[in-house]
Amino acid sequence: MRKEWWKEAVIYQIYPSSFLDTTGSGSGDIRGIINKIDYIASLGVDVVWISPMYDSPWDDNGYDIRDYYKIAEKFGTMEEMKELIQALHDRGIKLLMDMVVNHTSDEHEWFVQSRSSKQNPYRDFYFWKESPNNWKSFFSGSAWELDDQTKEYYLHLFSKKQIDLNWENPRVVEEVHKIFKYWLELGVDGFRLDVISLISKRLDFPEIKEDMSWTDVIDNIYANGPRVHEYIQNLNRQVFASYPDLMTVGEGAGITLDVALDYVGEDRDEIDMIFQLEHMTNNYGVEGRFDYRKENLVEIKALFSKWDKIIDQGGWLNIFLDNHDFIRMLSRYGNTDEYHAASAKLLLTMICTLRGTPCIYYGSEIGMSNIELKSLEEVRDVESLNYAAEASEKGMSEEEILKRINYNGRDNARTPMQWSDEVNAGFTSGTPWLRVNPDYTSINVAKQVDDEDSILSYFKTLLSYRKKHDIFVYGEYVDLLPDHPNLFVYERNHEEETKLIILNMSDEPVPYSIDLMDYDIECNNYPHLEYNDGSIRLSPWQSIVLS
Ligand code: ISL
Repeated sequence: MRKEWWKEAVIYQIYPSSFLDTTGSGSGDIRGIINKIDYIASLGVDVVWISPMYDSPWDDNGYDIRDYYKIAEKFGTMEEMKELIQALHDRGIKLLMDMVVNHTSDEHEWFVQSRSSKQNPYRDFYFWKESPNNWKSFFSGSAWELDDQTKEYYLHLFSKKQIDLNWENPRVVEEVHKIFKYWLELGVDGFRLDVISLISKRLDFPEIKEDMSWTDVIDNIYANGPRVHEYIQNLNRQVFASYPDLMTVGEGAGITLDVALDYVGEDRDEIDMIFQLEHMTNNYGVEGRFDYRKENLVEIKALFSKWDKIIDQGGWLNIFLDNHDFIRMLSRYGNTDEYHAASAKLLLTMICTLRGTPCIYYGSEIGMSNIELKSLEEVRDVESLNYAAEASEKGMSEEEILKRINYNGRDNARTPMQWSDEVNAGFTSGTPWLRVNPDYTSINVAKQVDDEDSILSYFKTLLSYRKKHDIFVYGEYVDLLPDHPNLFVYERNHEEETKLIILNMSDEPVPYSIDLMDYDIECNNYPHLEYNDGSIRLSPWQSIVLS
């Protein structure tokens, strides 16, 4: 297996609106990230991925870009952006920019021109049809919107203000390449490519069939289009190849296992790794994110083992359990009550010992969890707001709608970083754009930073431990107990070395037969490990690494 720095790195994702506000606006800013650069460096991470901070009307929290060459005023200035890049580099930390080139904002100059007339030179920067087909948006409703000016419909797989770019048009490709080059010249170290799997459209716009689940639609109609690999290989050869040592990460909506290596195979000349989403959407019901589905550990373990196989075949993956599009991992997989700290430490151990590049979402290092929104007025995410409107029209009660948004809505994982027990968790002196989780009085950086038993201290120790052992990067991964309902037990094997990771992902103590005399305990989220004659007894949410 080829050794690469981006396989060995650990990524920390920052949602810039929610990290630190230094102006009292209620929204985070670049100055805030700069002010916390030593905190970020203290974690021991190698790369910071920041969600979009480009000029945007903020319909989808910045994933609707109006000007790729401008920093949104709410975040600060281009000068401050350059200062942030330098501050990260001064500490040996790389910057992974989030780049959204499947679509632009409807307020982008290209679309303003395109919609103005059918003859406008920018008309075919986007997709226009005289009549819509039955494609649905990720964010409820039709994926086609009638535009009054020219009485034609335009395609938007996401919100009505996020208009899909027509990559068939060589001028679009040329302009997109220019954008990447601009940011690379500014010194960014790589890109997280938003929904890169969707950029090639099937030009016959096949109808969605009655029997197709939402996942089928994404996997087989929206994603992995006929020219997607040509576009990405072109981008790689004409742009990325001129900048050695980049990290390129594809966000993999719709990338299924059978096509994954086409994106990340060693000799594909495309992208380094993907965020595959199958374990993330595993709690979606048939109708999608706001439809309930009870998941279990056996399913989750099977998904990790299933996807790990592409690494055996030369591909690469990110390992993550949450981000800005999904609910907090502690609420989803852990126990936020009696075993809050133990389960937070266990989940961090899981991310840092499975095979792939770990990605830690801001706040996971201190055990942040979902917020319970009290009313629809508190909802900010366009995906949830559109869902609420559609569900209400279909007669669903406000109470049930709110329950479903609290079940799996994206605002859950976008609440302000909890720095201290001061007002608004020290995040802002103004009114936070999204309510701070009320548990900030007990869950915050200030309370944990000097506590050697805290989640934060555990995470820093875990990361420095991981860095001392290449086996966690290059070692083979084997699930030893795939069918156990509560234990996740896997080995990492590399040359003559073996690490054994045992995670008790339940509220009950669980025995495990092992002759502990043959092992050293290298990581333990409890101060002890019960052992007697050939068997250990793992406490609830106990995680250990043996060697
Ligand atoms: O929320 C989802 C739909 O159920 C996710 O599947 C998500 O929309 C999808 O993975 C694409 O996400 C990316 O593109 C979106 C943006 O809203 C997300 O924040 C971004 O991560 C459109 O740009």
